[in-house]
Amino acid sequence: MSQEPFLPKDPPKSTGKTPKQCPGCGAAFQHEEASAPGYLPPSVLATRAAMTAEKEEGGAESSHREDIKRYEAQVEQLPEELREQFSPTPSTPKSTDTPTPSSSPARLICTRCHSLIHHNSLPQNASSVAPASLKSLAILGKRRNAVVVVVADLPSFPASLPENLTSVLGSTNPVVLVLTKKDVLPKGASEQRLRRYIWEVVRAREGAGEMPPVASVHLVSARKNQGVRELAADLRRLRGPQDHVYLTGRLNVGKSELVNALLRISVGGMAHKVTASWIPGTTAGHLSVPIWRFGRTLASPKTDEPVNASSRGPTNYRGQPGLFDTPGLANPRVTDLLSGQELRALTPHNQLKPLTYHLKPGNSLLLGAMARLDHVEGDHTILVTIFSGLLPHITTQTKADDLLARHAQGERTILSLGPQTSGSARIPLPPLVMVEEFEAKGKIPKMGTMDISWPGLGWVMLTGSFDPVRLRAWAVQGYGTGSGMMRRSPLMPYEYTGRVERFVQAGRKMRP
Ligand SMILES: Nc1nc2c(ncn2[C@@H]2O[C@H](COP(=O)(O)OP(=O)(O)OP(=O)(O)O)[C@@H](O)[C@H]2O)c(=O)[nH]1
Ligand SMILES: [Mg+2]
Repeated sequence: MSQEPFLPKDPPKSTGKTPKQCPGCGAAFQHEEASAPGYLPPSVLATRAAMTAEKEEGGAESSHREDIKRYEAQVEQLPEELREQFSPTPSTPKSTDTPTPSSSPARLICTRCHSLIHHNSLPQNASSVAPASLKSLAILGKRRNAVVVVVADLPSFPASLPENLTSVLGSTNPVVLVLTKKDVLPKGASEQRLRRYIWEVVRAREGAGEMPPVASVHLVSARKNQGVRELAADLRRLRGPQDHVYLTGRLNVGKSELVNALLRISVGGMAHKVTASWIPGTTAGHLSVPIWRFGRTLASPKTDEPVNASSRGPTNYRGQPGLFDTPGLANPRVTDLLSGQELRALTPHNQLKPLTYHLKPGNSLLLGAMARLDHVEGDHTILVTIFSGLLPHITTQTKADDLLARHAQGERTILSLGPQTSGSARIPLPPLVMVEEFEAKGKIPKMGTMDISWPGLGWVMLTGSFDPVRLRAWAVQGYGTGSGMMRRSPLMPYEYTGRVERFVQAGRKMRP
């Protein structure tokens, strides 16, 4: 690595100013292991120290304009790959005597967060972050001053709900359940019906002692800011004096994006923005954003002290109530095998547009090379409504076997992970294996009977009325029943509009 002429060779021992923790992912800053979270190249720490020292020496006399010039000159001399770490240029402070985060040198984040934010991928050779265990929540069982927000994603519900929460959370603190990614559900999704569906599952789990009593359920889209204000109002209501708010949930369900959505609607702005990304395991440590940063958004009207950010200084958060973003709980999904770009390609960015096809006896429906449903036995063609970002392919079971075998050998086939990775060669995924054979019967015309869900990939709804048939569901080896594939009652039973698509060559022509 090139050495910057104006920087000391060795990193500073301790500046007292550089935060100990990456504010993006919560990992402790370190400069020993480049592949681990929290890594900062020594030169970045040194630059930061130099900038901080200069700032202190100059004190109030140096003008902000000069600060910016000096800042830009220093950043210019850094190697190209590090330069972005120092943007944006610090903005004008609101008042000269109150230091705010924005008047200090730009906020430092670790190289992993930087790469996730700017390149949508992990740095080369990055080690993956082990999911948190339930034990890491034990502190919440002992605390009496917290509101616990359990986050799960709506499309994969209920597989996205963590299990055995009662054992660690106890029943002391109020629990709020937040279902995220509402924006990807099709237009017709009725919130009322979804709520009923969710409450049924929650009540069943509460009854079985698997879930502590849930105070309220919220359906939100952090991306589109839907339902976030209502959630904030509920948290205000439930918070007692000096209470913390803890977000917990499985990997990649949208906890960090939710923190950012709450910040976005708050007056405090995005100075505490945390890192959210497609890659499971983005948040590496417990990260606290002080409650006062959210202003009146989270401050309980009767209990919290006045919202006055300037009286506190920018970094002294100890002992203050905070909103905690936490590392995700284990959530083994087949999508763990995909790269950030592949994940991005197959994750729906906009509302899912379900399409309904015929599935004849003896035929198979393939979703990429990652999910498969066979119509094994029964006289009737059935209707299948597909809710997935993966391209469907319908063919005979013999041809499906052949296609998958060729795909497994690395051959380019029509099976692709998503529109943007169409036909691209990649290291083959583990083969598909049969997970379950079951019987189904469609009871009501135009209505869904059952969802076969592959959490993370989407789901297929058996639609309309039909006599009993036997079906076989397949999933990628190692990702079987539960986390890899599950049957559930239909999440959106009325999404079939009566229109059946004619399947043409891998379905590509049929997708709007
Ligand atoms: N469409 C949509 N995507 C979302 C929403 N919330 C989160 N996401 C996406 O889901 C992915 C995971 O979000 P994160 O906030 O990083 O998830 P997390 O639960 O913090 O993940 P870990 O830190 O890995 O446990 C990111 O690509 C987000 O942009 C939402 O409301 N709508
Ligand atoms: Mg996170």
